[in-house]
Amino acid sequence: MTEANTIPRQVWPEDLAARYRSKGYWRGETFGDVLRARAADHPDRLAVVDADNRWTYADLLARAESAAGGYLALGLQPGDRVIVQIPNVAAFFPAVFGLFLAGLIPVYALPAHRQTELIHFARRSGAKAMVVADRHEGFDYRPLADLVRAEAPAIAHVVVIGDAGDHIPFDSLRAGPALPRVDPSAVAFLQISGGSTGLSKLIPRTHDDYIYSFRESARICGLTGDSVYLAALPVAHNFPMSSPGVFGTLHAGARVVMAPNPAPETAFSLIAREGVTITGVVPPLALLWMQAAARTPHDLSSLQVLQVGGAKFIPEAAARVRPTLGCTLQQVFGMAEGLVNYTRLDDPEEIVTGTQGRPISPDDEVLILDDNGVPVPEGQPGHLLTRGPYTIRAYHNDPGANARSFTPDGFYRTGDIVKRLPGGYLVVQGRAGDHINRAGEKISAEEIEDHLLAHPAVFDAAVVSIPDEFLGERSCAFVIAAEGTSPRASELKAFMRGRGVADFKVPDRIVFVPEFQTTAVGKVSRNVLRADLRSRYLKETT
Ligand code: OOB
Repeated sequence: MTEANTIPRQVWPEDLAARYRSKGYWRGETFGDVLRARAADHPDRLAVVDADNRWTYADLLARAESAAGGYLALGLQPGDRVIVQIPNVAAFFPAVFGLFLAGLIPVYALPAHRQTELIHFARRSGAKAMVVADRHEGFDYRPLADLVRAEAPAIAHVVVIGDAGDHIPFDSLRAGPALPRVDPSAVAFLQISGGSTGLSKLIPRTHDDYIYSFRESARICGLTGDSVYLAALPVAHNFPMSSPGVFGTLHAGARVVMAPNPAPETAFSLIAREGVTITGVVPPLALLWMQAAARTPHDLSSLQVLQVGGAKFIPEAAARVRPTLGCTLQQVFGMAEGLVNYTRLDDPEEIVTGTQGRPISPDDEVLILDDNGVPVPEGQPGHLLTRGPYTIRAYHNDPGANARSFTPDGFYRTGDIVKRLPGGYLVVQGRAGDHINRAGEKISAEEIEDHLLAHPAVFDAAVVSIPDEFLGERSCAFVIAAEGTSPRASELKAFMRGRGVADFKVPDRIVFVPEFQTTAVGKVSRNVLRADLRSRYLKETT
């Protein structure tokens, strides 16, 4: 690990960087420039709407500038990292654009993250401050911030949106002296990776690369100034953030509507009230929405595009989107590390329902390799590797993960098994790594095993994904109890919750076994063990 106080960097080889610039992908624009330009173009147009606020582009810029000045007045310096844990409320935007304008680097935590994850992000990033909501959907984020600060004392300030209690009220931040010049090739923020091994990694994205990805996404998704995007998924996720998500929407000068949760009742009433034209969901939500659409009193006719991504959407379900919701389906296969694929809005039905789309950029390089690193023939499944103008070349502060996840010539090993069809369309077949994709939330098997092993009654544990009709996959932990103990599943689940991890990581099932049979033949890799346990489980239950 490098020093935690190192400012994150992301560097492409000079020849590729020059190419990305000369092709007009990287335009030397920062997030702050984008907001200033839109506020100049359409000051009075509505930019962001939530339950309590309706802000124009001019309002948004003014609020972001106040926040930027206020952050710097606290003593934060350009390049400092700031953990942002803000649910889907309008204030997310002044909070993060304020950071961008001040040259500060948001580290995006999900609303579901708890102290174990947040402390890891704080230490790994060297964060100096946190910006959080007061409460959302029944959860109080202020005591959580206190817990994190107690364990990560470099965090000197906690700024709270809403009722700040003992902390700094976000609304008290005021513009001060001139804001710094921000380098467009610098890291703009750190995103959290779902992670296949161990703890989440931090993904450094630059202004240049990220703005390219959402500007082009907005074009591919047909956004215009009249579009209305509903942020149904938590905006800290890369998908609703930038594919084209909230930032693509603002880049297009269009309107973002923030849904406090993605339940059909909430989302449908917002679609009807605000005339939403496009939104993005994960497959289990798409299933729920399709079911609920049959009985809803709300008028969904404004909705033109439903994007589905984050996990595999099966063709049978994909084919039901238009008949039930009356809109065009767009499949989205992306990753926070970069590469995003879309089916195009005018693609034929069999492409839209049967593939996960093709890359954004003509300069997205895609390799599909067999286990020996040799390219497979078109149409055959293999490991997907990629590099390009918006795919990272390294994680922040994590040499071990970098050695595993990137080839010497800079390709990112996605861990996905895909096949490529003519035209460059990809079909996701599965995954090589050991994570569980639970309704789009990625869970590292190793991370959960480590938590379970911390319980005194657990001798060994192996966590695998098992198929689930609704969630796609869910997690199942196989546990060998320590000698002389007989823990209950509920006790282990409560133990995990007590360790302060996101609820989606608590195993859905816990199965106690006397031994792991493959271990009898000597030391086997965890991957082999997990695969073995999974196939035994599937044999026994089907
Ligand atoms: C998105 O990003 P992450 O970083 O949460 O997860 C990336 C992984 C991919 O490597 C793949 O394993 C899986 O999620 N995935 C899909 C998929 N979309 C993502 N697997 C099958 N079908 C799909 N359509 O999940 C993400 C980021 C940007 C846009 C959309 C999704």
